[in-house]
Amino acid sequence: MTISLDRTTAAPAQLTVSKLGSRIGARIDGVRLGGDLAPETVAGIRTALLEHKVVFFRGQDHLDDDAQIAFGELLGPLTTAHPTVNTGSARVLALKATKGMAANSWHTDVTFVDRIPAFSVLRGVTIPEYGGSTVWANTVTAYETLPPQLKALVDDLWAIHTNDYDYANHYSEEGEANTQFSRSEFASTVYQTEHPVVRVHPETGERSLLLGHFVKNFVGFNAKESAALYNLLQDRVTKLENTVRWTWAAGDVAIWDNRATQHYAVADFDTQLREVRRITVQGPVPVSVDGRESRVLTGSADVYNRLDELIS
Ligand SMILES: O=C(O)CCC(=O)C(=O)O
Ligand SMILES: [Fe+2]
Repeated sequence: MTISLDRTTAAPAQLTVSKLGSRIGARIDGVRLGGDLAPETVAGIRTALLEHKVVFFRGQDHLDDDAQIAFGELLGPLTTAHPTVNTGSARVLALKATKGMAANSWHTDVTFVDRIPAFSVLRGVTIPEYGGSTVWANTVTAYETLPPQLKALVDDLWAIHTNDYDYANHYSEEGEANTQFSRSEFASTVYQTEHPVVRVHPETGERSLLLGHFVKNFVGFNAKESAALYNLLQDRVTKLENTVRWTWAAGDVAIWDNRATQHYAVADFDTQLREVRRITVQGPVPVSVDGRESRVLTGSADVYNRLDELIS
């Protein structure tokens, strides 16, 4: 019997995984990313990603948007580019800095919807001569190292996440919003979702802190109390020992487990051009320690997750 394949599959790659810090981050060498990877190679990358939370690849200059998409789809079905922002592609979100702007605020991607992306795959396209690194933090170890009394508090705590968050908190000292997208576009549809502060990872079973800059308040706490509690927890997430920092070169690819990390793009490259391009892999609705699912309060993100395609 002859089996005809409509595309060729590369031979399994000999991956080398080098740890970058005790809590988070690894570099993977020995693979040319693309849509033709052998299942064993994809499995190896996924295992490293789940263990180290963010993995980095150098020298992937051959990738264009289509090849980045084809590779991303090996990790799972992709979301659309973004629930509200359109940068000219159905699947790819272009983050192009013109005036030194960057996502320089700690966040997990797109937590204002119910189905938070599982993975983000970011490709360095134009990288400044200095500055513009990105930092990731491990939200699993942040949870695991909490004192038991704080664990007891957060295990049963819920937070409301929204894309219509307080932009005033994200203004630079010069008074200019340090964001690449206008508020009118970013919050053109307002989403609000109630998520558990501690989610159980659907693949590893690990508990992680689900926070980041889309958090508006904790359920049952007023704004002042929420801010105090948020800072207490967030300081644990962003402790330097809990992070890894990557200095980009063009052709680098970073993949992070968006269910186990936060990240921060450092806006220290002045007015140099910086362009990175992101795709996101669909993820499930988070589940709390006691088995309850996140709840949508405002806005349907079915189109973002292409659930409409499944229904129709
Ligand atoms: O610009 C970066 O390095 C990261 C931007 C970001 O937050 C993202 O791609 O999700
Ligand atoms: Fe991000």
